[in-house]
Amino acid sequence: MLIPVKKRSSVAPQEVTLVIIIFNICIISTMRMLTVTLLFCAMTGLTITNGNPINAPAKELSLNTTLGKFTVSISISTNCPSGWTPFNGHCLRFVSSELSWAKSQQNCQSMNANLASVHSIEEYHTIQRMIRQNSLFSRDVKAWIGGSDCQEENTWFWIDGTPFLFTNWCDREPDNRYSKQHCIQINYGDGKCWSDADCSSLRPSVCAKTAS
Ligand SMILES: [Ca+2]
Repeated sequence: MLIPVKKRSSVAPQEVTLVIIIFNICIISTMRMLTVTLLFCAMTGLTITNGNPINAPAKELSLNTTLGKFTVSISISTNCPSGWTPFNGHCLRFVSSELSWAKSQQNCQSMNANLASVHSIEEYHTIQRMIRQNSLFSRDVKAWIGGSDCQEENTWFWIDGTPFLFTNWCDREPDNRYSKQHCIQINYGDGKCWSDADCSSLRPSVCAKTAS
């Protein structure tokens, strides 16, 4: 009598389970890599836009993506007119004409802007790069920005009304030398930092306005 031999399954249930788990991990990893890649590409695109400010095309970046349990939302307007440098929702412009602080502000207002307020070292470095790119011989020329303490000595305000929190004063500045320095110039001294200066001095300037 022939006793039928029980055919052994070629794949044990544990092995099937293991294969399914590995397959799922691969799919999840691939999706996350794709998401990370998309996010990286979008951020790279934003950086390139910011790094090529002159004649920058009008752009608005809006991105929603999911990384694991985190949802990342980015929406930054970089819609600046030709000749303006986008930075963090603002448009910056170097004006090479040498004017007093008040006349510089008046000139900015004629372009629906104000003398620039500066709120971070990244913004200051962006302004310095913009000046180098647009000044004669690519120099770090001194220029007016929108800070002054004209109303009360050593009480500083930005002309655009934003809070005066970040500063980049040089050593021993502001010193109100000869008791007549009430306006902020940048790229001063070896440190290319800030000092207070006589508001009637003639300087190039930096204007800023909100991106549309
Ligand atoms: Ca000074």
